[in-house]
Amino acid sequence: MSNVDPALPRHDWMLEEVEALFDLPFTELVFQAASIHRRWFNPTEIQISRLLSIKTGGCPENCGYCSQSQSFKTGVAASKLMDVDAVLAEAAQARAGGAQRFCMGAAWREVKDRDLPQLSAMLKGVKALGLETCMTLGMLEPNQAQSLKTAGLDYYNHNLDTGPDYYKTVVSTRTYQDRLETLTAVRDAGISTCCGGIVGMGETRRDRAGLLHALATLPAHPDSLPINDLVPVAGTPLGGSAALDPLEFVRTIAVARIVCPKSVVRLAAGRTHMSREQQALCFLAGAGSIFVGGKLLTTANPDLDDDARLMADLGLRPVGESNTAAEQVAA
Ligand code: SAM
Ligand code: DTB
Ligand code: SF4
Repeated sequence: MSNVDPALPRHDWMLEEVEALFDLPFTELVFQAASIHRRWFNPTEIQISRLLSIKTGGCPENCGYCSQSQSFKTGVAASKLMDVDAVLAEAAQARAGGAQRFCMGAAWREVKDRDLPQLSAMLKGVKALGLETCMTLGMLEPNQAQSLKTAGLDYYNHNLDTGPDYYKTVVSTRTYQDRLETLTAVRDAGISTCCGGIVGMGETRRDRAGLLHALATLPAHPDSLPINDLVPVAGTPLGGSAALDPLEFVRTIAVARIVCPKSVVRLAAGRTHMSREQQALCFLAGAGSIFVGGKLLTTANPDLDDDARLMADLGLRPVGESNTAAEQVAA
């Protein structure tokens, strides 16, 4: 039995250790995760992000889960990159709705240099509204990462999506290594990383452990770690996937919390098909962030009102807002 503090970040996780966490009795796993969570975070606080698709559809990649790939007939129409003013109007609305971070997504394989001035103007404007900025635009070269950083980019989202063995089953137009290289460019530019994946794509528990193992053995753990439950989209290869057992989803959150103890784990896509009780278990197991607003990129997300009620019923507050319960925990 090791006497190393289990709440300290490690980068030498073995896949078998991660699998062993998944195999723990549920109550023991959630207890361990919750214990680690409160060592680094106030368990009554939730970070709030809002998504906007700034360039929708027509993507040349073939990610089997995605509504926006031009390879599948999903009914999502392709559109051009949005005007800066239209993006800023959405950002202002997001802020009024309680968002702390504004995440702009584009259905691109990679960023083109010609779009950098427009992206930079969006970043400057969103920052001026007092929001944190996040973008997810596909692959990024080191010089492009630098210029987005200079324009005010706080976070870049680029997911590993699943375990390395299952990856080829889900997407064939790029490799795991491509994803890792963009993450290196992001880190080297001094941008915070947002990197996680999707479960419920027909993968095995070993694949889920493989994803979390890959994240936990990155040179730096992600600052933000989104766990998405597949939103099945008709017309995509994964549109008919069987739903993942809700308790297995909670286990995935708990293991993510344990192997990357200082990352902010986000309960990301899929909340519209989760019960309030499942979401509460996710918060107990260490999720400390959600997307709010009725829409993700192209699919539905719970309404602001429903989320406000859930947060109130659970006694959760946005990060940074004073809160008697939070002060008691911190004391
Ligand atoms: N094109 C960029 C890329 O792939 O990196 C950015 C946008 S992409 C939509 C961002 C992430 O959303 C994906 O990596 C995936 O993890 C998640 N995602 C996409 N479609 C999803 C779905 N139907 N259900 C759950 N998560 C999904
Ligand atoms: C992430 O991990 N999940 C978000 C964000 N990063 C970009 C995207 C979820 C997309 C869900 C499907 C859709 O709305 O198109
Ligand atoms: Fe394109 Fe991103 Fe969708 Fe893949 S997940 S098809 S890269 S928009």
